[in-house]
Amino acid sequence: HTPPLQGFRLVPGRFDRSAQEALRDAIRAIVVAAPLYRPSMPRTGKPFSVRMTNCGVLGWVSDQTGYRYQPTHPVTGEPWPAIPPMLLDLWRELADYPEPPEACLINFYDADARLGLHQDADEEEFAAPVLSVSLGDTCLFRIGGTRRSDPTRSIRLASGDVVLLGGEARLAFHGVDRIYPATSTLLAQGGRINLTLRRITKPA
Ligand code: MD3
Ligand code: FE
Repeated sequence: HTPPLQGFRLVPGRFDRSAQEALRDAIRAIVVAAPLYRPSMPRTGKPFSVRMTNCGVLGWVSDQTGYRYQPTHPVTGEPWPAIPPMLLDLWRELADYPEPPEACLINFYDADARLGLHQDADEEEFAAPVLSVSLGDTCLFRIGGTRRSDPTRSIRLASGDVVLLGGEARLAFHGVDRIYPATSTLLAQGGRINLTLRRITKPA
């Protein structure tokens, strides 16, 4: 038995199939302008199994020198594309935060990709929630408490599900343990896309 985590909210099936298709197509256009790339871990340079890109005025990147948010794509040097209006609408509906998100990290998982247990702490503004949208194949998501040693629980996230991480949950350790192949037909080549909307800076 694991205690409930304050500030964690799952909205299952928030996007229906036609909205998922619209989001998928918007992400496809973003990926044409800002290609998925494989980040590497600070210090070790070990490649992530997840491929990433971003939209928004800032994007999260990782390389051998560290993690950071920056205004341009690390490979093309171009500014990140704009966040699609559907996602800005979702943030206004659920985030309970007065300013728009600055970053939308786009993670792409093939059947073998994983994301180890970590905390999201590269932002300045922890008063804003993180808002996540899952598309494509179902994953097994794991979330614990604010200490790495805290007990964790696992939930499946399916295409169209939205998760809001605010309050205490904003600093919870979390990760993606596995992808369940061929559990969705949204992406012709299979795999899973996760979008995370974030506020990075404190409003002026
Ligand atoms: C809990 N992404 O991009 S989304 C990440 O499915 C990340 O791609 C995972 O962890 C994914 O950093 C999980 C759900 C999520 C996102 C941010 C969180 C859970 C979170 C921030 C704090 C606590
Ligand atoms: Fe995270």
